[in-house]
Amino acid sequence: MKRKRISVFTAVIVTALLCGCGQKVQEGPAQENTAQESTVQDNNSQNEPAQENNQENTQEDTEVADSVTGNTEDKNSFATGMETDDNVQTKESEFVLNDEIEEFCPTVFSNARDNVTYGEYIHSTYFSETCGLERGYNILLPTGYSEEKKYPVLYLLHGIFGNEYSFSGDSGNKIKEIVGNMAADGIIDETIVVCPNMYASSDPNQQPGFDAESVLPYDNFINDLINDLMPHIESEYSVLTGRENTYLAGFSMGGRETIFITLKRPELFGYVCAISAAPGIVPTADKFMKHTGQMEESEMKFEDGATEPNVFIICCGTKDSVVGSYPKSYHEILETNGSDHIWYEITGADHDNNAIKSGLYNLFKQIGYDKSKE
Ligand code: FER
Repeated sequence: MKRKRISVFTAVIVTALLCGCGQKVQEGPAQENTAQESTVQDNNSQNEPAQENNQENTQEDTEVADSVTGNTEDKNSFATGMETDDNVQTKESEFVLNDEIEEFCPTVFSNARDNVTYGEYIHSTYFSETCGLERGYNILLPTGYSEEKKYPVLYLLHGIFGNEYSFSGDSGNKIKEIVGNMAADGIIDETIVVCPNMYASSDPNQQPGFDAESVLPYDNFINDLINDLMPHIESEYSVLTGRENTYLAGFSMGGRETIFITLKRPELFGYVCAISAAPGIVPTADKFMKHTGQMEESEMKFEDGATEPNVFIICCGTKDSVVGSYPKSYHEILETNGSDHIWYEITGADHDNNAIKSGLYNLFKQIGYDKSKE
């Protein structure tokens, strides 16, 4: 990875945020941030209004979760991030394209603009040999999607109890706006976002839950993704292939699988971001369940000689009430094991869309920065 680990955000004061100057502390050589800078003036420094959580899957997911846990608590927060007050920033200044992590996605990118047309989600299916089933996904195609062009692809993995509607059904995550605005500003190329159903079970009636057996289909998604979904997307859509054009990100359970898949198949994904990753990669027990672990701590690393991602971000809110310090522990294990990555925290963010917006924004910013050097 070009960027050496590790960025640590110590208490970033609000005024630093207001200057749009998140601080990235790195081991390794300092980065040159001045070359090829592009700037975007903030013409919208209003507070971002609290979003309505337009979750199409609310009822369905809640019922699914309840039938498993007997719990009446709404489980959508697991799948897509909690609905939160987005008023974390009050003012922003100029955007500068450099390789610094910023804790919060600037509203200039997360707010819808009148002069930008955003992509739309389309639902479709593919046959999964892994599961022996036809399985659904949502795909966010850029506006004006054309077979004459080829697009990079982000595979975006939802949290536990989610499905392919978890991101598309939640307008609060601002994915459409972030990817659309950053492309409109020329920071990134127009990008396709694929939102699969990460529960790769061969039993269509199996339901997720907080026990070892119910979690296994999530760990099986690596096979479905690589052997079934990616070939389907690459044959059905006009996409750029290869690791430089193939990105992976996930939230919570999706963050855990993002890390797992990245460590297992690092040659496939050039740009990776695990947001608020759930426990269970390595053995542990939390308030939800005992995890046998997908691997031992000593195995949680890139293999010697592996082609590693150009950028591998791990991040989490400092107030995450669901996964707590597990993401930080992943950072620490990877650091101990000598596997490069970027680690940062989002001050005040819970298990929520502030973390999701931040992670996706920083992933695209890193991609844009790399592309600007080509
Ligand atoms: C756990 C804690 C959190 C766990 C999963 C999660 C399977 C996932 C949370 C989410 O996806 O939001 O112990 O075990």
